[in-house]
Amino acid sequence: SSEILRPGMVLLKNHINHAEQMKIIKVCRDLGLGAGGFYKPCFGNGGKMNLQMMCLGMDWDPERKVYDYRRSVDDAIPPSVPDEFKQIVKRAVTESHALIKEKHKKCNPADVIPSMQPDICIINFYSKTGTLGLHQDKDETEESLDKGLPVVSISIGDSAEFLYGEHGDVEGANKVILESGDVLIFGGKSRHIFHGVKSILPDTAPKALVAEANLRPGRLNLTFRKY
Ligand code: MD3
Ligand code: FE
Repeated sequence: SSEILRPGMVLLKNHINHAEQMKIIKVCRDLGLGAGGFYKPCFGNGGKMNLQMMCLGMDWDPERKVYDYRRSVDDAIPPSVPDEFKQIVKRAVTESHALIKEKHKKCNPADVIPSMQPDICIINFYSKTGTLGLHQDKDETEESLDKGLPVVSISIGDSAEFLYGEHGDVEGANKVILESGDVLIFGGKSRHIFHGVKSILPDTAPKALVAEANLRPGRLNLTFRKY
């Protein structure tokens, strides 16, 4: 059951059906092996552990913490964000607006979560030991951040223990399980929130998905933003 977790933060459970998850996996696979595809970001000791990353639209450099049209690891130009991905994001935000409207009948849901035309998608593939330390996303433009334009996240494959909170301490953070097909939306008053991935839960991906997609253990996460 979908829910509003805090102002501006909505979890849509099982919003992406099996067929659409299959399609997303295929697109990520195709793009991931081409120029600008998956690579393992290396850190002295960073928050990103045991995951592979690739960006669409623009590159995000985890070492310099900046966006760029060309990626600094290998000079590749990131592939553009596919139209079918943009359609899914649009549908998810519309669905979140319906939930918000249901709960707060008099409000304008676009004031809680503004609409967003994504020009960037960051794709992370976590291995079964993958983690991501608590952090804020604040490398987008001042305009994007000031307007509280949402980040829309899609989870596919194994489930994750996802942490979020007002502060950067793990002890004070809230936890929610993100399962395959879930969409998480962070906008408005939640755009600045600390968040991270505590662990990947082994063997939790839908069996049919693993079999049909020949999926290896791990979790695929796509986050859509506007630069
Ligand atoms: C809340 N990814 O790519 S998705 C990231 O599961 C990132 O791969 C995580 O954090 C992952 O930056 C979490 C949920 C998410 C993404 C971006 C956010 C939550 C957010 C930006 C602002 C606030
Ligand atoms: Fe993030």
